[in-house]
Amino acid sequence: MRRNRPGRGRVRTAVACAATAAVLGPLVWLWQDSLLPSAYSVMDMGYADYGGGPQGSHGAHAMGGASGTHHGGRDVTELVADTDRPADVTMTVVARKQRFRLASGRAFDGYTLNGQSPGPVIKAVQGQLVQVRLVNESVPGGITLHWHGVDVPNAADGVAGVTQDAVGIGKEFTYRFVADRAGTFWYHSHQMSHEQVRGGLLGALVVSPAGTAGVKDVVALVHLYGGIRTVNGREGDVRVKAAPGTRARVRVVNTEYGVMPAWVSGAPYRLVAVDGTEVNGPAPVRDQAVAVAAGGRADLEVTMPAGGSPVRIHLGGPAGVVLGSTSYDAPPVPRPAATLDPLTYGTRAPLAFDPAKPDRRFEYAVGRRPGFLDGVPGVWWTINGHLYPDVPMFHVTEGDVVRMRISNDSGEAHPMHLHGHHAVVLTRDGVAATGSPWWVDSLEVGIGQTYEIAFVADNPGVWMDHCHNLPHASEGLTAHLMYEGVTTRFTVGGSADNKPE
Ligand SMILES: [Cu+2]
Repeated sequence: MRRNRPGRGRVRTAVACAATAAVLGPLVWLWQDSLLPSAYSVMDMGYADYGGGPQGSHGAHAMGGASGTHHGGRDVTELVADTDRPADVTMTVVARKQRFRLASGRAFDGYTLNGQSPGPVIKAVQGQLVQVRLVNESVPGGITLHWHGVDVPNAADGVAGVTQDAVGIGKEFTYRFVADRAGTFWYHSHQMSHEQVRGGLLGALVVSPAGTAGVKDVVALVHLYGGIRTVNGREGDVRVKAAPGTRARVRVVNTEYGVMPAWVSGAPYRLVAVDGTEVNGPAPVRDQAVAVAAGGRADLEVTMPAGGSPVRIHLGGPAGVVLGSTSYDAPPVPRPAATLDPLTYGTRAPLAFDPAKPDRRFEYAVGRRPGFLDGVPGVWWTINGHLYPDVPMFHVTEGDVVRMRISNDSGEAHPMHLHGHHAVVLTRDGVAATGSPWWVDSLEVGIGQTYEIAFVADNPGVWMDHCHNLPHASEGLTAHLMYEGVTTRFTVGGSADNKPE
């Protein structure tokens, strides 16, 4: 009889149970801790990072903590263009979910703006006030428009849950901003963006400097519809008439989620602008491709050959732009082995600020590790070692000179996009930039690369700073930059079901 002694089997069971609990307990805690509330302010996300600068009055933030710490600031909705100034460019865009046809006749189930995708090219002259009324006729889940690369007032930034509520069916929202920088930009939804942008809720925005007569202006917006590569919505080549001797400026817009090479055959070209900023002293280029970051733009200028032969702009795939007058017979040529390096391209020019004396220094180190994202196990992106939403909130004061070091040890490339600002590249992998000031709003950070960038905090608001491989953003590669004294009344989730990524 062994009445009072537990059997060996029972001991084993008890040990196994304890071991299981020891393993599962923390996992359950991690799982539960990762669950996102049904509504939260991005201002309550993660932890404050002051970058070595003064700490403001916001104090420490904790998800689920009292959100009553944000009183007394300016709300993002107050950060608008001059309300007394009449608009110079006004238009209405109506968004629909519908089946439509590409120029080739191929049908695609997606989204249109004024019945087409890409939406209409919005054109303005530098300095004009642009006013766009967005109407959602039939897009479930709501929409917004973000003006990618335009440093708009924060209220017009179009980020659902940060600067506005998603615009539901039957509702509308009006965006107003001054197009004070000439260049190539684009617009797209920032509600469920990884799905709506893919589905075609996007278009090009071109801001011309006053007085550009004599240059042939060509938009080349590249987008994949269901895996079909298109230029301006066409599967085949876009043909543009350009007489011998004509200067043509081809505005390449990469709306895709990965970097895209662009190259030219039939004539040399110059890379005259990157991300809506002119390059200083761009030299002619032959036998080199330009790498256009996801979300980025590259303006390529060519002078048409005197003999009348055509010029082809290759855009990462079979569809391209062919410039010609009598003949458009310009067969594709393979991608050149060499890629133009913006770090050394063009000639130096002084900056209007001194990045050697920053007021704040931030790290944005992208990594990857196992964990839970909103209760879902996976190997997720990290920012400075933290999983979303426990990521840094970068705090600045208006007027600060900011340096940020972006590194990437995550095993995949990330096109990093800071809203509301342009940043200048200082170094790549420790090598200083020696060419034209290289201003970016969409910076391809390759595997293992480290960039140092700098910008002036001159546009108050709460701004996303995220990966523009939009599925990555929805997988947690999203942080924010916020200004001292600015608050947002909007929440991610909530009654408008805001889902910015
Ligand atoms: Cu990414």
